[in-house]
Amino acid sequence: MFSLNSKIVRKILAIIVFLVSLYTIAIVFLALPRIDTTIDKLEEDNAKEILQQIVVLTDSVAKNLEDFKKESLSQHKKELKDIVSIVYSMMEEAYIKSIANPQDKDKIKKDILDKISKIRYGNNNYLFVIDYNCTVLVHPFVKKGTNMKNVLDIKGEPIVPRMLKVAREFGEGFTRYWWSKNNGDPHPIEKLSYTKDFPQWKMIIGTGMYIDDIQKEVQKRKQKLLSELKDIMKSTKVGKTGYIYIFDTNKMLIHPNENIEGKDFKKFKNPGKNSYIYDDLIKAASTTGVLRYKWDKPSDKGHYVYDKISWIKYIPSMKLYVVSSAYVSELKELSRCLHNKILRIAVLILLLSFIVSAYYIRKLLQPIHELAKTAEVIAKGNYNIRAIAQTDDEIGKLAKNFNIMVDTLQDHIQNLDKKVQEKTDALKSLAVTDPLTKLYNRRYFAEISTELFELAKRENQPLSLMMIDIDKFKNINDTYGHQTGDVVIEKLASVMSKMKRESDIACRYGGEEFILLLPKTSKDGATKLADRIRETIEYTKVLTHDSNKEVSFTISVGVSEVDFEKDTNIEAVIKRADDAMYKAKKTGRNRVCSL
Ligand code: GH3
Ligand code: MG
Ligand code: MG
Repeated sequence: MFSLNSKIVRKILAIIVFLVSLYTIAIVFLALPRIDTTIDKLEEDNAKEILQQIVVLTDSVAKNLEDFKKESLSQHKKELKDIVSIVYSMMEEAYIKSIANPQDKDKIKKDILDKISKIRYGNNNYLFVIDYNCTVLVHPFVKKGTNMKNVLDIKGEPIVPRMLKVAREFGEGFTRYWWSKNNGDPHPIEKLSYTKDFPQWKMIIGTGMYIDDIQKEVQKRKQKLLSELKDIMKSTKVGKTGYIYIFDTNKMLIHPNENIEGKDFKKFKNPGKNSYIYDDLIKAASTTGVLRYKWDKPSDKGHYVYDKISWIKYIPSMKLYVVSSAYVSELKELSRCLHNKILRIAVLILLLSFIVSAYYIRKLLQPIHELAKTAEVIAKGNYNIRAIAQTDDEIGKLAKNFNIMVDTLQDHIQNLDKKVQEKTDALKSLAVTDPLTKLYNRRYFAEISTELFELAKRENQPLSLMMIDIDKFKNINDTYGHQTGDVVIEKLASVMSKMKRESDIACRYGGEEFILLLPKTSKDGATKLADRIRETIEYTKVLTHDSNKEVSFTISVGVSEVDFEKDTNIEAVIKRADDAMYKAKKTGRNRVCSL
């Protein structure tokens, strides 16, 4: 889809990846821990909330039981009262009867007491009658006539005197005492009696019941309620596998582990701490309400390595401890889940941003890429291609301006080429020719004359040379000025050029000294040409530079020819021509001499 060959694409991508990574890191290191703590707290709150609900539930169970107990007790009390009041009216009736028949008084009394002794109600409950001296008149288990004044209950309190006191002082009343239900029963139980005064015969009648009966009912009900609570608790999970349990000071009441349930777990060691877990829990209940410890898992029993946290509460109404315990790792599971999700999303965003930005950067930079390629071609010297400027953004502008720049460059280069050519040409001619006369200069002459010397030698052809010098040239300069001197020099050069053959080499050898090299020409031929030139010059007139006067001048010429047997180079030939020219000067000037 896109290539990463472009350096700029790679750089921009790197920046984007860096920024997105930075953003991701910020999320991971700043936001995630906050999310974690919030979620962990939520989970903790949830566990605590569950505990609270169980506490409320248990509390309501306790209240329910308490209500039941009260209700049940008052029900029983009412029953006791009702029975006694019925018997009481029976006794009143008997008493009235005895008043009316004083002769039968004892019999009537005996009859009614017999009757009373036979009354049974409820769970084999009975009535008793005791006179003001604490002597038993009616009692199913105590012999008639037994004095009960000194019979104490297991707490050392007198029983019958208390009943008498309540009945005589308030007319009627309840008394509680501890009694063995059956003789020799090692577990005495609390008993509740109701006694009513019957002053007419100086006696009290009463009945009683074992509070234990109510207790038993309460216990039954408690068990039922607890088992209901158990069902609720067992279907409640704290975290994934955390649970709730209830224990009292005797045993574990409700626990998902049936091996522990019903057991006295006071001696369960807290494996991590070398203390008793029961003690730790009780202590936590009265302080922070939280306990952290290592414990095993239902799925990994006996392996006490898992961090657990327990929230514990004491319910005074039930004398129960409720514990909500969870595995720390599970409480953190939700946050870990979210954590992973966020990380996955971050990685996805990173990847997506990489792909999308790579695609768009590439698209965006395509014109620049093209431009770079175009520039590369232009850099290699091809000024005829241009960038394609399609976009109307800065890159488009850049491309347009680039093209304008290349146009200008091409223009400049073409101009420069032309100028360089001109300059090169000029330099070239300057290198070989003399600017005033346009004849070859001395340096070039040395080159070409040597070559021609070698050529003539190879081909065994004659080669002649004439040295020309203007006579009394200083005078011309002194008389007409240097500029006129130049005109004279130019004139001689032009005459030489016109009169020489094409193959002859004319050279300005010095200030007003010239050489004409004549390939394939003997000394005679050269002397003849030299004389013709001399003659032509003699009759040539030049105008002074201000065109005021006509000037004529003469030349002296020395001619020499190569002698291949003697001359090893052209310099020797030049020297001879120079010598010949010197001779011409010496012998009167305006003449040709040869050597
Ligand atoms: P001779 O007959 O003995 O040659 O006498 P002459 O005066 O010509 O003596 P010579 O050849 O020694 O003098 C050359 C003079 O030419 C000296 C110099 O001032 C002059 N000269 C050399 N080059 C140029 C030039 O390019 N232009 C002008 N106007 N004068 C030049
Ligand atoms: Mg000279
Ligand atoms: Mg001269």
